[in-house]
Amino acid sequence: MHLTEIPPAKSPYREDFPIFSSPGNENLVYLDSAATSQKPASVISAVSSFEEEFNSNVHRGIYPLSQKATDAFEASREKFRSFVNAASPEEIVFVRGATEALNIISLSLGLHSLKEGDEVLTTVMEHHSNIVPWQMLSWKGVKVKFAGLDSSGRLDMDDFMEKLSGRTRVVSVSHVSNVLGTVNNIREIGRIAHDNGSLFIVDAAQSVPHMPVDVRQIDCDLMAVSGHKMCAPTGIGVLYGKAELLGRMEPVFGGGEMISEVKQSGSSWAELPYKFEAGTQNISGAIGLGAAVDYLRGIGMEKIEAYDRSLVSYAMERMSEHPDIEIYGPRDPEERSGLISFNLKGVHGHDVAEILGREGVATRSGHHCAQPLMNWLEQPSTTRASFYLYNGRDDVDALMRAIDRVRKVFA
Ligand code: 7TS
Repeated sequence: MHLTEIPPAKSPYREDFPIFSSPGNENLVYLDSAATSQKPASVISAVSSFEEEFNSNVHRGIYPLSQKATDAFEASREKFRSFVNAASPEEIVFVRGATEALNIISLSLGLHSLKEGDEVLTTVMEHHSNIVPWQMLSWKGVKVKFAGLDSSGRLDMDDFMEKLSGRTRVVSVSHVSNVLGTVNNIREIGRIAHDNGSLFIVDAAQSVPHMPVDVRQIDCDLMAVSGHKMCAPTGIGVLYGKAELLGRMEPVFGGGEMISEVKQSGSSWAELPYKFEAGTQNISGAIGLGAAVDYLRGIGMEKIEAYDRSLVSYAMERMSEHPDIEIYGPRDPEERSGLISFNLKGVHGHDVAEILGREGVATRSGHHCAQPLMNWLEQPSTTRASFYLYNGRDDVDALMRAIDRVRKVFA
C-alpha cells in the first residue's frame, strides 16, 4: 500500500477477530491496541487446542503428550526467532512480557556487572518499564540519565550525545514511543552506543507488533517484546539477546528448568535459553505467540506497517481539520507508528475518553505509564487512539463523530 492510499472503509482483517462478532461487540470501535491487541481466531484455537488436546509440561516427560507439547513450544520459539531474524533459538527467552524482560536485564546487569558511578542513558519518551528498573539500581550507585526531545517529539540527538559519556555502560531506548508514536532511528542510536562501548538495549514493545524488526540489522544486544500487543495472549513475551552476551549474563530467577546440576555445595546453569526460564514456562502463551507470528507473517509486516500508517495519516488529516484538537508527536506520518495522542482544548483527557467510551469508542487516557514524557509535554494526561490491522476508516470516522459529541457536552 502506498502512503497516500486511504484505508478501506472497513478492515478486511476484522472478521479474523472473534471479539468483533461476539454479542454486543458488533459495533465495537477498538482504538486501544497499544495497551493490548485483540486476538485472531487462529491464536485462540492454537491455545485451546493445546489445553484440550495435549496439555502437559514441557521438557520433563518422555511420554508422547509431553513430547507433543515440547515440540509445539519449541516450534514457537523457532517461529519467533525467524520473525525477528535472530541468529539462533538460544537467543529467544520466553518471559511474561516487555516489563519482565527489562527487569531481568537490569537485575542481571545490576547484580553482576554494573558498578558505582556507571550510567544508564535512556530517553524522556520511555515507558516506566524502561525507567524504573534502571532507577532501582540506585542502591548500587548507578545513575540514570535522560536524553531530551525536540519540539516535535523526536529524540534530540544533540542532547543524547551530550548525555553520553565514558561512564555510559548501557543505552536503553524504545523503538516506538507508546505516547507520541515516534519511531526512533535505533540503528543509528545503536551504532553510537556501540562506538561508545555501551550495551544497546531496545524496548520493542510497540514496534515488533507493527513493523518488520530485524535484530541483526538493528544490531541490538538485548531487546524486550510483549506478546499481547501482537495478537498473542497476555503473560507471554520475549527477551531477545545475542547468544554470546546471554551466555555471559547471570540468571536472576532460580529454580527448576534453569539448572544443569544442583548440589548442596552449589548449582550450575542450564544452557541457553533455559538458563533464563526458571520454573514452568507459559506454555499455552508461547504456543499462542507462535500462532500470532504465523498470522502476522501470513499478512506480511510491511503490509501491516503500511496499513497502520494509512490509518494514522487519515486520522491525522481528519483531526487536523478540527480547531480544538492538539496532536502530540511528529507531524509526518512517516515518522510515527500507528497511534495518536491528543487533547481536546479545555477538556480533561479522562472526560474525553469516558464520553468516547460511552459512544462505543475504546481509547485510553492518562499518563500512559510515561510520566517523564507527560512532564515534558506539560500535560497531566492525553487521550490516545491506537490502531491495528482490524481498524478501518469507519473506526476513525466513529472516533471523529464521538469527539464532536464530547465537544457538544463541554460546549
Ligand atoms: N514498553 C512500552 C513502549 C510499552 O508501551 C509498554 C506497555 C511496555 C513497555 C510494557 O509492556 P508490558 O506488556 O510488559 O506491560 N504499554 C502500555 C500502554 O501504552 N498502555 O498499556 C500498556
